[in-house]
Amino acid sequence: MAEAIRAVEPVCRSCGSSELQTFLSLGSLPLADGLLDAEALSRPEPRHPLEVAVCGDCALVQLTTEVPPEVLFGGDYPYYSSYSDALLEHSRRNVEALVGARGLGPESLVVELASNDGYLLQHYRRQGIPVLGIDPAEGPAREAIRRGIPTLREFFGRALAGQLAAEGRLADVVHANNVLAHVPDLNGFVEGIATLLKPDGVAVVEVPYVLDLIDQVEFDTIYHEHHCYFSVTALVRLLRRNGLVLNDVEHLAIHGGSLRLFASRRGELGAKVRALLERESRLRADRLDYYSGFGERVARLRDELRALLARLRVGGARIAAYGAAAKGAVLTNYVGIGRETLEFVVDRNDHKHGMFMPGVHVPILPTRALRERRPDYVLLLAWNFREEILAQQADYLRAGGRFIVPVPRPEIVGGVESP
Ligand code: DWN
Repeated sequence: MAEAIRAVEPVCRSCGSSELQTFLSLGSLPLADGLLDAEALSRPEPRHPLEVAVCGDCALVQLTTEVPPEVLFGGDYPYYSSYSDALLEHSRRNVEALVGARGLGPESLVVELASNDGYLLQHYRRQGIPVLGIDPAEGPAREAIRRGIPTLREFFGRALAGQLAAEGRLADVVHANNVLAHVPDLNGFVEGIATLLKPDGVAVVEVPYVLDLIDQVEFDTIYHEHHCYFSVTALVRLLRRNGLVLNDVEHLAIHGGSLRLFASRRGELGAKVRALLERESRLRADRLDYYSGFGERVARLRDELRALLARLRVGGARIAAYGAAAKGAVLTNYVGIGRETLEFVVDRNDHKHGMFMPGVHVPILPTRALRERRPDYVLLLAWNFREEILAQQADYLRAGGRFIVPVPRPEIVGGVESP
């Protein structure tokens, strides 16, 4: 896999400008979703540089190198959306609101790009609304089909959109949640959405919000799968270039702070969009100086977490982690937290059990290991689901267990007193 990395042209992947200004390097890290089986542990593991830049012209924050999508989202992609009850509920509420507001029914078509295991489309299907999922990842797509969601196992872009449009399969609603960042050809993808929509159709797109990433020091959401990190400023320009207008936007708490975009081929920039554009302009989020202190804040978090874990180890504490998340791989590798510190990581996703975290090789076990092995502390790698996971682990906490929440700064939750 050593040939997997591709040096990208030093131009912006949205507007093509050569004004890319680098503001962060996380060093060379393994692929965040590249979980290892026992056999792979003895083989050399490829690492790829992770450097982030902002475009001085269109404000898009982006990586400066690229791992091809076939490597990132191939047969063994381990991310399944349905393991979070909070995410399922978030999706169900979104579907309810859209069905009501747009009067969707048996004559409608809803398409989801990166439909994963059918976590969202299942809610339309239950109401008899025709759906089509599109996702290149074999395991999740197979699971969606098992649930009765028609799914094309393909990468979406200009070509596939043209093909669907030629077959008359135009959509009333196109969902694209947490996928825009994963797409190397951004313009082709967004143009494809415009092609796929009926004239009065709407695209509902969720992306992590780069201002929250910076504000809350969510550096561990930066990894090779995520080519871009979006502000409203960059999004408005990207959409407009490809024939879409950002009619409305919601700022949501999910995944550490996300934007839900409502875009169509009609209308104008909504009032909430204009308010966020003004805020970003006031904060100068389209300029390098907004991002330039971020690296120091990330290094400070790393040093504080290292010091905390070292102190706990010296005191004889037993430590495990929760969430074999992609962001967990970034955090453990960047901070340097391996088997000397973590006994194991637990995760609800049984596709990950028996595997090992990339780079640091910590074994992944079912969540019952927390009950059975009773570590003193659990490092919460899936901090974006903090409320959900702490509620699930109420027994562990009641029995004296403690969580270490690493982001936005290391914090101990639970227990009678802090060390
Ligand atoms: O963009 C992406 C996002 C949205 O999801 C990806 N490229 C991949 C993935 O990133 P991640 O792996 O960092 O995502 P999560 O959703 O933060 O991962 C959470 C992990 O924790 C999953 O493996 C599931 C697990 N989990 C659990 O074991 N018990 C999650 C919850 C809520 C739980 O209760």
